[in-house]
Amino acid sequence: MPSFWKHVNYVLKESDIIIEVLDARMINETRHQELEQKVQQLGKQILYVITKCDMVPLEELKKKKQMLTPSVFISSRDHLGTTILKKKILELSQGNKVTVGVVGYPNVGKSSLINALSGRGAARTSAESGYTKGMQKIRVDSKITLLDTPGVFPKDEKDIMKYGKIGAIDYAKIKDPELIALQLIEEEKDCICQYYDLAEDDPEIILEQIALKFKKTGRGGKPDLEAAARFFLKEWQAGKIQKYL
Ligand SMILES: Nc1nc2c(ncn2[C@@H]2O[C@H](COP(=O)(O)OP(=O)(O)OP(=O)(O)O)[C@@H](O)[C@H]2O)c(=O)[nH]1
Ligand SMILES: [Mg+2]
Repeated sequence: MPSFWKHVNYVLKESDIIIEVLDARMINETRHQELEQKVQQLGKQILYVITKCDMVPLEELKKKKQMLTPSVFISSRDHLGTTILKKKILELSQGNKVTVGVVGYPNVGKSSLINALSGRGAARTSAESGYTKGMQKIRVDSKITLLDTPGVFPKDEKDIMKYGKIGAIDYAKIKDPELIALQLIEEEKDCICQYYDLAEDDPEIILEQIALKFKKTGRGGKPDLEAAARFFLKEWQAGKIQKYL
């Protein structure tokens, strides 16, 4: 991870504008304090790009519009908002040639954003976090050059619960999936129960029900809570369990 920060620090220095990529479903959780502080210290212009908007209803997005400035909403999956984003970048650069660094937590959608903007699969993407390992330069047009970076964790933060929730640590790599799953179930009970068609209140019982429903069982048909937790986290991180449906 330290070498990842080396790439990010280089990109922060070399860029004129820094795009901080945020997940529309979890805007607050994906705001990266350390990156934002560094951008401020360097006196660079920040641009918040809220991505994965295809997963959030329009009314929810409108409510958040005033929260961050300057900000642009996009969906890399559906190629929505990319023209507005290019316009915004050029507005900030006053029409000049500009280098734009793209930073954020692991797996927020940085490389996908770059591909959507450049209109080709120049930056490699994956559902697995920690996929981009180095810096990559991608020319969008004669004026805009983007720099992709690996996702980084703040040095003073170790919020494993949050990392599981936002997908910054892959479901397969989470050390204590049961604990994270139970906390997440407690926090997002309504949408989880709705998704799995359950009418329970206790997170442990909900996890047990998920285990039984999806045959995550051990000897004698007993629920295997660890297997159920990993299964649930996989679905959560894949964006199947949607908060706003
Ligand atoms: N639904 C939806 N999924 C998206 C969108 N953008 C990215 N994703 C998904 O989010 C996951 C991570 O995307 P990446 O672009 O690889 O994320 P990254 O920030 O570059 O990740 P690292 O390089 O690992 O830090 C992939 O499974 C993408 O398909 C989007 O606009 N909508
Ligand atoms: Mg990437």
